[in-house]
Amino acid sequence: MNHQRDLDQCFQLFEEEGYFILPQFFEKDEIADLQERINQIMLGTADVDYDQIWMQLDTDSGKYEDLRWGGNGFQGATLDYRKIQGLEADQRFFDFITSPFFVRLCERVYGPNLPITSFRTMFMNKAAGKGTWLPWHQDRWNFLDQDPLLTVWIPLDEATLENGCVQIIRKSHRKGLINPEHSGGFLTESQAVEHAPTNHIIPILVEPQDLVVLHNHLLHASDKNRTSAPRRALSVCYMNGHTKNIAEPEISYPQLFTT
Ligand SMILES: O=C(O)CCC(=O)C(=O)O
Repeated sequence: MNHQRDLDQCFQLFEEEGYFILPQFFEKDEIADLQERINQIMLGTADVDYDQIWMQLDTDSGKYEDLRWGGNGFQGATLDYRKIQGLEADQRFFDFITSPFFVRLCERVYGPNLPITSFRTMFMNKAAGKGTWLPWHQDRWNFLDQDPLLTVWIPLDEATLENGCVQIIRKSHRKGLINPEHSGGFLTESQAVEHAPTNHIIPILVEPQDLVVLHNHLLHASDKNRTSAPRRALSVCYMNGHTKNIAEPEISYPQLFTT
């Protein structure tokens, strides 16, 4: 990846629009390595401590309410996992997400000399011909004492309308919290109609090697995959390391680096 890139214009977009995209930012090999590694993790052949990672299988129905949230770790060799969290526990993912460019991004957002943790280092998959509609939400969690502000979303496959790309509402990060009562920032159905009208939806159509940087309050959603190939992505939420979980104070978040 190009660590030296000038970030002024990018962060002007981040403030105004709530996101920016750096096309063809990563080297082919870097993304091939993540693609290979995540498939090894799903197939149970990776030398990683599976007790440290959380793996969720997809639904058969495609309905969000049918997802199962219990359990942990490996649940069988399949490429049909929907979500895998805790990927900092894997050295290859850890090395990738702690590279100098991400340190610079965090310094821009959170300031210098600050410890940075990961709220989540997450694989999001719309398995071939499967996937679950992910309703409109802002990436905030009401059990944290301050909101994280920076998420990077890295496509591991081309993302299209047909395979369930992320969709956003530009400038929506400026609205503040739309449903502060919801623990994970999800909108009610009527709020979604009001704040994410069809004619304002922008699909994030990207390719492997592109980088998408999102303000955590930007409204986003994603659809099912109607194609015969997977739509995989890595999503990392970088957080001010002083952030505390006020509901469960014993929980700590993995330290990544200091800006
Ligand atoms: O990858 C997706 O479909 C959505 C991911 C998402 O909501 C996130 O990264 O915050």
